[in-house]
Amino acid sequence: MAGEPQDDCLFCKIVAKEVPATIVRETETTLAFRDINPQAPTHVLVIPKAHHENAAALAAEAPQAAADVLAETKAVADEEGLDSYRLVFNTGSGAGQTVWHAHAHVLGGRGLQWPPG
Ligand code: IU
Repeated sequence: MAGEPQDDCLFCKIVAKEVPATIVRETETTLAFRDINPQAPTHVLVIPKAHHENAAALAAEAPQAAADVLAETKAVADEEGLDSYRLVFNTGSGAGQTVWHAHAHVLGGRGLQWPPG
């Protein structure tokens, strides 16, 4: 059911502190931790604690949690001292989504090209 922890979800396990992660921020509804395979000097993932498959599902099923995630991306950027940064929500396998728990990538600390690959 939407929002419920999933046994086979890595990010649900990180939320439950069953799998370690370098956590940079935590709120009642969100968690922010460093990506294990960083693509920029700052690469932090911001996730809702509740399980939603991706950004589209999060927006439809839990709009307040989606707003909380977005607010936390700014808090992360501020803490990391980023003036410019990129937010990425890979949504669907064709866009590169590999973990099926909604997450925002906060990328910064270097120049970023456009368009992305
Ligand atoms: P994607 O948008 O679903 O492709 O992003 C998943 C991210 O999760 C990706 O950048 C991975 O490096 C990251 N990640 C992680 O931080 N820790 C893990 O144990 C695993 C993936 I598996």
